[in-house]
Parts: sequence; C-alpha cells; structure tokens
Amino acid sequence: MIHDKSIELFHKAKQFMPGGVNSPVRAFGSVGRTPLFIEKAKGSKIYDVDGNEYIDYVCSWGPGILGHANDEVIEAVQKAAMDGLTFGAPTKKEIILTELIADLMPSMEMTRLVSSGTEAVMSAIRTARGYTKKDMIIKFRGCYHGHSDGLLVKAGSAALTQAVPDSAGVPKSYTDNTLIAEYNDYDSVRELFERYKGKIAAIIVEPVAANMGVVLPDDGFLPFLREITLENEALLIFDEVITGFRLGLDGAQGYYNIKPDLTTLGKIVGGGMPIGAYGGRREIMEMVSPVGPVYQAGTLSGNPIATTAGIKTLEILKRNSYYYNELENKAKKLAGAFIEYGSRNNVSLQVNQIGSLLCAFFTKEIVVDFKAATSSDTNQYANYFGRMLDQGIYIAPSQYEAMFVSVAHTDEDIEKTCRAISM
Ligand code: KE4
Repeated sequence: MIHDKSIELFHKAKQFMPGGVNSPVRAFGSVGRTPLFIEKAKGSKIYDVDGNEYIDYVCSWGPGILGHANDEVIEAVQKAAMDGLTFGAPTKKEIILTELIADLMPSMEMTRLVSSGTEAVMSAIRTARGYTKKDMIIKFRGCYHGHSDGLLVKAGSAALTQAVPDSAGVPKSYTDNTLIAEYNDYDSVRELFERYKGKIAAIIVEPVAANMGVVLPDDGFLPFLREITLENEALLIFDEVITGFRLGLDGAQGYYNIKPDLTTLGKIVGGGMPIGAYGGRREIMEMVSPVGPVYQAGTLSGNPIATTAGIKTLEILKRNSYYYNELENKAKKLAGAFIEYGSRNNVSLQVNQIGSLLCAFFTKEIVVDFKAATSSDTNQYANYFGRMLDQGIYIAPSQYEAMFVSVAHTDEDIEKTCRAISM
C-alpha cells in the first residue's frame, strides 16, 4: 500500500498541531507507523488520502456502532443544519434526547448534556462531591475517564495508594483527593474505605474496562462496588462513555443489572457528533446549576446538530434491538479467529470479548486486571497492527484500546478479517 500523501500531510500537520494530531493515540506512536490521514468513511470502510480502503474496527473509538455515515443519521443532520447550527438556548431536541436516555437507562432520571466524555466525567465528579460534601474519589488503575486534572493520575506511594499526577502541568494538590484501587481487587477498595472512612465521595469505574484493552469485571465486582458505596454513603459512578448503548440499549448497567447513582455517557450518545452526558438520580442531579449549587455550563451543550445525530442513532438502535445479537456474534467470530491463530502458531495470545467489544493481548496470562493487561508484549501487538493494516484492516494503534464492531460490518468483512488475523 502507498501512504505517500499521509506521510506528506503528517509532516505538515506537525508544524501546526502537537504531534500533528488532535488526540495523542492518533499519532500511531506505539505502533511505529505514520498515521493514516482519512479522506472519508462509509459503512464499515474508511478511505485514506492515498485512496486505500480499510475495514474499520476503531469506529472513531466507539461512536460508530451503526457504521460510518449512516444514511438516516446523515439525512437528519443535513436537515437540522439548514435550521441553524447552534442557538445557545433550550430546544425541543434536548428534551427528546434526555427523555430517550431516561427511557433506555432508567437510572438516569435526569441528565445534563455536555460536549465530551471528559466534560461529562469532570462534571459528574463535581456533582458527587457537591452532593455528598466529601472530597475523595476512588478510581481504578488502568481505567481512563478523560483528561480532567484530578484523573490524570498514577499510583503514588503504594502504601498510601494516594495518586500523584501522571501528566505535566497537573499540580500535586489537584490529585491529593484521588485514590487509586486495582480493578477486580476487592481488598484494594476495602482498604481505601477503611483508611479514608467518611471522606470518600464516590467511586468512578468503567463497568467494563476498555482503556487497558478490554478487561471484564469479575462476576461479583460490580455488585461489591454497589454495596460498599451504599455502606459508606458514597456514590457509584459508572463511566459508560464506551459501554453506553454499546453493550446493549441499557449499557453495562443493564447488562450487569446494577443501578449506579450517576452515569457518564459519550461517543454513541452523540452518533458521531460531539456529545457527552452525565445523569442519575433526580435528587443528585438537582444539585447542578441553575437548580443547585454545583456549577457547570457549556456554550455548545445540547446543540441541535449533535442532539439530532444522537437522537437518530438511539432511535435506530431502539428500533432494531436485534442488532446487539448480530454485533455479538460478529465479535465472537473475530475472537475465535484470534484464539485459533494463537493455538495453531503457538503464540501466547488472550482474547477478552463482550458484546461488540473485544481485545487481543499478546501474553500467556489470563487478562483479568491491569497487571495482566500490561504483561502483554506491545512489540508483538505493533507487529500484528502492521500486518493487519497492510491487509486492509484498521484496528486500534495501541494495545490498550478496544476493537469495535459495527452494524455495518458484513459477514464478508468478518471473514476477510478472520483470514487476516490467521495470516
Ligand atoms: P472524550 O473526552 O474523549 O470524549 O471521552 C473521555 C473518555 C471518558 N471515559 C471513557 C471510558 C473513555 O474511554 C473516554 C475516551 N476514550 C478514548 C479511547 N479509549 C478516546 C480516544 C482518544 O483519546 O482519542
């Protein structure tokens, strides 16, 4: 494949944007390749500026569950655009979308729309702190919740499991109220509640972790988090930016039958347009301005174009709920191809798959936590990435992301991908 134009554009992009990109993972840093500059996309395919076609399993990191440029969504957005792009005033569409969210995810009785997952998480945490009048937040190592200062953390002194900044520019004081536990490690959570009794406002968790690759919750883990937060008068925040409307119409909370106090959404809820959302129990959300004392605002929050894309996307998913079985079957076929490749070639390879989310890890360890996930051979992953790209399959340029399947992936796409995996 020729990538001359991407190479040329990347060179120029680096003059005007840090690393030539507007989000770090796009720079292909961990796979040692020049990033592809994408010209267009339709259905399961993306096309780079050199005219190469790829079957896309990044799906814009999750929003693309219907495939790219779904005709109904595009038509609705084009029509909405004719009436104006943004008013900075209430619209009927915000009611339609937040009512749809409440219908599909009943724990979200009341929702505030924002413009990104980061903004949703940042605001949900502020709301949890305002509601509980406590300051400390527990997050899990390997889970990613956007780039707000207090969450860009890594484990500090192991004994205290207090966080320290994991990014330049984040003052130490901004992370003093962030505690780090281990995903699927019950005792690491218990210890924090014992050590910081009465000070913990909330736990925030990816109910299915998808930012250390895909790591599933241990059977009892989510019920345990629900119970220990109730016992300690702390809130449970499900960060469903990835899993929301991905694992099913009612997300991970429906899949695992757990009712969180607050949920954050992004990606699919905007149908490819910039939307984030946070919501939950009415009494908690009524803490948010202008009703309550927790301030939060946004110029383009709930804008008519993004809400149109989100409404149309959720309506299509709701109308075709059988899609989720089809998505899961396609993902299972891919998972099977990885397992077959690993055993036939004596390659240490694990696959975690749930619904239309999956991830292949190059390790012999069963990947049930951050430690096992990070035991993966990232050089092997980079080689696999290059092999797939050269065969016209576009997967995440990082071991610690997920593979997303869309409604638009045909049986032929899946078969071609399975062949590419086994090469
Ligand atoms: P955004 O601010 O990127 O819309 O959402 C932040 C976020 C919050 N919560 C979860 C569980 C997330 O996965 C994300 C963002 N996901 C990454 C991919 N793993 C976005 C891709 C990128 O950073 O370019």
